[in-house]
Amino acid sequence: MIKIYRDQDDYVLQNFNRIIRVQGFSLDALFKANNPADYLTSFFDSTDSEPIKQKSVCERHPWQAPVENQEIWAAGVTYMRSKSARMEESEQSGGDHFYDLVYEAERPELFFKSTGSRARGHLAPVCIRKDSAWNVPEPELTLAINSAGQIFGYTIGNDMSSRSIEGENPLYLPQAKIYRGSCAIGPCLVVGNVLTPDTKISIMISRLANVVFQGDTSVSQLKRTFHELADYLFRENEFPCGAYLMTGTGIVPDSGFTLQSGDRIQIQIEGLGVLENEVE
Ligand code: DO4
Ligand code: MG
Repeated sequence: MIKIYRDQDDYVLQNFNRIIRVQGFSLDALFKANNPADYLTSFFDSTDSEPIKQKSVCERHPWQAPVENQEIWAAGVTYMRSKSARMEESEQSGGDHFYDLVYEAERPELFFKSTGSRARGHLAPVCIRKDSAWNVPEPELTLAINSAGQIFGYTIGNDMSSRSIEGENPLYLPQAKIYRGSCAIGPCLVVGNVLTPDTKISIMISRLANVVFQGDTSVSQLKRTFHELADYLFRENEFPCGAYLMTGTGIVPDSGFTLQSGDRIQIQIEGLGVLENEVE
């Protein structure tokens, strides 16, 4: 299992206790490689890499999102909790039935979320829209898929969402989902098999010194398989530099909760670390 952290001008790779800063590494090359693990190993074999001694360096560093030219997509209504929360928020507008239908349908809901240059990394601010009164983070296990459509790694995603805009009309989804600071990815990309059905996904939101929301779920609650989601994404589409695919949220706070400026969002997925962002 190798973790890839993106810094301002270069990358840091971690293979358990071995941490190296490398030059000449590129995520585009990794996502295009036939064997991403071989591409990574070559950097550990190189004499040009600079060893880093303190392991803690990886935890509190403001890493960039581990994205170059990968598009970031997202799946929706893949957990029962997402379906029920969305049906509740769109009941008045009459849009609730569509969430019921898509949860059961063979074709999943997939939508474009962000380009790499817009995605925020670990410890960077995320945003809520000024024209939205009801806002939540969505903690999502995120797949790294190479240009051949193979899933080879995982990271943590935050699919920041406006519930008031989506609830008003499901056709407003792009405005509820795609805006400045609406997507965070990180802290690193993990290459290798680190997940099991029991893998826990959890979120904690703090306001000043208080925890104002906490929740968790597990990968086993995802209704669809990773391969099914990746297959649909690559159906009749091409991703020359690969793609990230957020797999949907299984945690939605109760309807009385909305994010505020200054809130600290920490999303943890076992084996992948903690992605932390403050609301601007
Ligand atoms: O249907 C709208 C979006 C759903 C979503 O983002 C999710 O379930 O995570
Ligand atoms: Mg989502």
